[in-house]
Amino acid sequence: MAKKTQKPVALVCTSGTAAANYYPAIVEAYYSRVPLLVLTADRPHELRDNGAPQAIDQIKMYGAYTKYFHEMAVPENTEQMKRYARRQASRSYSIANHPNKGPVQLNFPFKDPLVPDLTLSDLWGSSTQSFVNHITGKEQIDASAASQVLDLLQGQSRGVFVCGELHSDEAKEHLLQLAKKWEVPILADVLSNLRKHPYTNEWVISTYDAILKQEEIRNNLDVDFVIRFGSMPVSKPYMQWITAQRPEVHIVVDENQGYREPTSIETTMVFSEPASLLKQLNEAESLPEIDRKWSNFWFENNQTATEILTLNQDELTEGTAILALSETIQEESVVFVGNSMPIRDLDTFFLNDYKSVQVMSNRGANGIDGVVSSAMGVAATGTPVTLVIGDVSFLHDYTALFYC
Ligand SMILES: Cc1ncc(C[n+]2csc(CCOP(=O)(O)OP(=O)(O)O)c2C)c(N)n1
Repeated sequence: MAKKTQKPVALVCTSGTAAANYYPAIVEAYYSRVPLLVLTADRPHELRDNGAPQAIDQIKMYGAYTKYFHEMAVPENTEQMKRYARRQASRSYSIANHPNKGPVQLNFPFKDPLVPDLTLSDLWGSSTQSFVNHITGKEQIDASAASQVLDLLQGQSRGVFVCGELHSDEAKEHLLQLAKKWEVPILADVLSNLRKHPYTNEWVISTYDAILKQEEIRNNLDVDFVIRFGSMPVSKPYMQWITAQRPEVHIVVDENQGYREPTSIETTMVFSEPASLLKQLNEAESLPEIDRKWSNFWFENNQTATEILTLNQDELTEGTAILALSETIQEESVVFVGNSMPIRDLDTFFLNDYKSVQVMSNRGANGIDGVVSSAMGVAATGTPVTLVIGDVSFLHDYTALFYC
């Protein structure tokens, strides 16, 4: 639910291994920047570490995978403690929601009787207003930093944008506009959701994985600059290509000190909201000239690869199944896709059109666990979901279907 709405969702559990069962989901949420409020019930202090039932050490139990931890006080019906609880609630929500989004844990010791007294006056406070209001600015790039980026690109004529998973619609619209204006191709990972976008255009290269799979092309395709937005793409050939190429200028744009750069090639990290940098580039008086032969190469190969990938649809294969899904899927729906071959199949065969379909996956830690639950969570927000998943991953988590 949190992944779809990009707003914090609360998880509530009893003490003991119930809390430990959240661990893989919290790891995934941390790496894929999903905001979660993990509210773990605990035994009171006098019943810890002394053989009392259902008591484990829950203090900071998710280690480095939460952005914030707080051990709540034992509840008391006093004005001061109600204010304290509300302040902690507001603070935790804000931390989970602030970029980079992620999980926070609040641990709650409770004494017997465990049933709360819901008749207390003013128990919930104001349901429309946060107790502590947080106004948080965005990480904007200023004109001089944007011109440093442009300076790096001077004289470079063979370049690409690369787009992995990226949540900002504003950034996507600026990127599509800039690619068209500057005639720079966008190598669009399936999780970028640029392929099935109402404003998608011919500069979106959805078949780059298939193109770069050809070793001969990969070894002979010299690139001057790469500007990447969002997470690292799924495509292995892309990773091999830029690792071998070590482009003159390799720019990774990430907000708030994110550090998603696994290739270990010379890189310029730009810390800015992607939309902010893209807006500045779109407004720049002049942009370095692009080699027409270079952009035509991508443009033509994208067309050829699309024709080849869609050629033989008589036989049932993973590819033809994805092509059929792509054709029949309804607008405003989600495809939730599992690891590890399903996401690669989608990356190869889920091609461009003007539909509004969102592809989602657990690519923070690439687990095959909890994938049915994740798809169920998206469906719980009211969006139609198609789950594309392997049999092992399905068996791992099919009990999630009991909550249908
Ligand atoms: C929790 C977890 N355990 C193990 C793995 C290693 N792993 C990656 S893919 C995979 C097999 C998945 O099989 P299946 O669901 O049938 O999908 P496919 O074979 O089509 O990739 C395994 C065990 C993992 N990613 N996550």
